[in-house]
Amino acid sequence: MSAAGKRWLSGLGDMDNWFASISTETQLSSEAAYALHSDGFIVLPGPVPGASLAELAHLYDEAVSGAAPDDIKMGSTTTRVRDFVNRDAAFDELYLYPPMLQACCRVIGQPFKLSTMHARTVRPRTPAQRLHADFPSDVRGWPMVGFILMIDDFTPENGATCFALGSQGMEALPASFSLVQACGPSGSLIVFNGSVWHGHGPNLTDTPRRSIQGAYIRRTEPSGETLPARMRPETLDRIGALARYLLTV
Ligand SMILES: O=C(O)CCC(=O)C(=O)O
Repeated sequence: MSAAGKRWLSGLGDMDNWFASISTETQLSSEAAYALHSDGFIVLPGPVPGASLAELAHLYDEAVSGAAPDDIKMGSTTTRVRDFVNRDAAFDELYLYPPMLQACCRVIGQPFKLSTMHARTVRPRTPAQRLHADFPSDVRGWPMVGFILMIDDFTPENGATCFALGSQGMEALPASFSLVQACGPSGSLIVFNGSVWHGHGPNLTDTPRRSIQGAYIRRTEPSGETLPARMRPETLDRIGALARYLLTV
């Protein structure tokens, strides 16, 4: 076999090794895994220690205010800033959080990659978002896991994300369902099945509700924000092997 062929095969081995080794780790408790399976979402303590949250919020504001116009999307209720994989190095650890990667193994069930990571601010005095599923399920199962890191506390008043309990995989919402708001203190992390129906609640306050959001998908799907093409050389130099595995295919 050619050297290139051997390299390709050994690269494939590395991929399977990452999936296999993440699958055997145990930082995601069985209770959390069960709740994700039955409810479609969970709220975990996030990867950032409490003492670093004010600094993270400051870096968020700096990144958002310094973003190029091309990276900013103003929706009807939220402002989204993409490319959080290439901003301050403090954001690099967010998509490597072991319990979240273990949730991906369980939900997606096959090798996966990061598809998007962006800031999303629900602007003050905005109505609730329409409930939607990000990625419908298919014959091969669940294609996506999403996450929302709370930069601010998520409260019933400021637009905390609402989930239709257990609605993952439904083609449409039934006439009656339980809508649950995922509230938590700053630093909490929502992990959800991308096929669950959800949307942010109304922001009734005068303050923006900030978050960092992302999605993991099957490695065989095209990346939502064309991450492999966007990766800057200086980012690739500072991140480790697992991050490169998640970002560059
Ligand atoms: O920001 C949120 O709480 C949810 C946002 C969301 O689901 C979306 O925009 O697709």
